[in-house]
Amino acid sequence: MKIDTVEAIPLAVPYRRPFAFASGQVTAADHVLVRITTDDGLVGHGEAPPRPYTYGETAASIVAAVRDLFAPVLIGADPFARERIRADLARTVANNAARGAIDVALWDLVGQACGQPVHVLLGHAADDVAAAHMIGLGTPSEMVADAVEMNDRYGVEAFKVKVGRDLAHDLAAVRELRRELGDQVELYADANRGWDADTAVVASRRLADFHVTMLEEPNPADDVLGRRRVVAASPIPVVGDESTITLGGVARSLLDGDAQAISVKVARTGFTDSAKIVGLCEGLGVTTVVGNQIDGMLGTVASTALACGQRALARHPVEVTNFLLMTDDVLTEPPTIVDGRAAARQGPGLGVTIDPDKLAHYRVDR
Ligand code: MUC
Ligand code: MG
Repeated sequence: MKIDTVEAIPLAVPYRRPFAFASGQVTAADHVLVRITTDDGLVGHGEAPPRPYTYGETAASIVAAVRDLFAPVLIGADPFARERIRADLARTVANNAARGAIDVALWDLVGQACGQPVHVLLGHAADDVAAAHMIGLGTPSEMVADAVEMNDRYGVEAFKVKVGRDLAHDLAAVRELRRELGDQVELYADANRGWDADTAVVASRRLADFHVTMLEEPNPADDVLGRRRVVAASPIPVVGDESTITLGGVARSLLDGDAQAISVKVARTGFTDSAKIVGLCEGLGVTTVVGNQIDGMLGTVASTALACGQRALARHPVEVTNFLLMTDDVLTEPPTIVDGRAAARQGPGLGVTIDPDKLAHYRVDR
């Protein structure tokens, strides 16, 4: 089996409402669909969400990187040779989301060729996982309304709360969430580097009072000594996300004492490097959680497959609900959240079908 064509198709799907966090906001799913076809007629897909505040990528840069840098390396390669392809693609630095989507599309092809779903190829740790919902910044009452709806309607019992603005406002939101949702739900927090080190130290202690279980990216990790001070003072584990975006970066961050747990995202490390990161962390006794890059429906299917494939990831609620912000997408069958759980697709590869009419409607390149 050899790769014949590699396409990067920019899409624009409206959101029901914007989603805000300390480092930016999204108002539409302006994702890039990566489509790889083989000489025997298989078609694999991956989704790249542009996140300039995290990786410096835009939809246009992802399209250009896939088309001009990565496609020439991929064409003619055997999708099963993922380690060789990984090494060849690594000659280009950065472009994390573009690279992640390519890796997802390759696993989709391999799964189809083997007649097996990706989560089975990855290790088949579970058939479904508990879902966690990421609550965007808003007024405390807006944040509570979002969480209560997810709890009532979808049975979700784990919430990542966006914080990192004004600490008084952040604590008011967390206090309200704890009061409305009760003690049985898990709350963890993500500041997206919004605080300075001193504020983050105070925040970690106050959040622990509300039984918040983890604190993601409290302050910039590049504030090297400041971050170490936060890690040393925080009563709850500090999670690396945008400061730990590569395998080597995760190792460095853990060894330097910048993070104590790691958010793993298919959108930036695909399946191949995500699994390597999980293995590294497992060996070190470091918790890994599947994060959400504000994924669309395809990215959500991929994140669920990763979590169901790896035992260390299937243990913690997985961030797979933010696709519900989208008004639509290009899949024939959207993901579902039932009784607070997300199930792996059972079809070969990612088990998804792209709706050609929706693709024609939402693509913005013609
Ligand atoms: C997260 O966990 O930080 C927000 C921005 C981004 O790049 O990812 C999201 C979620
Ligand atoms: Mg984060």
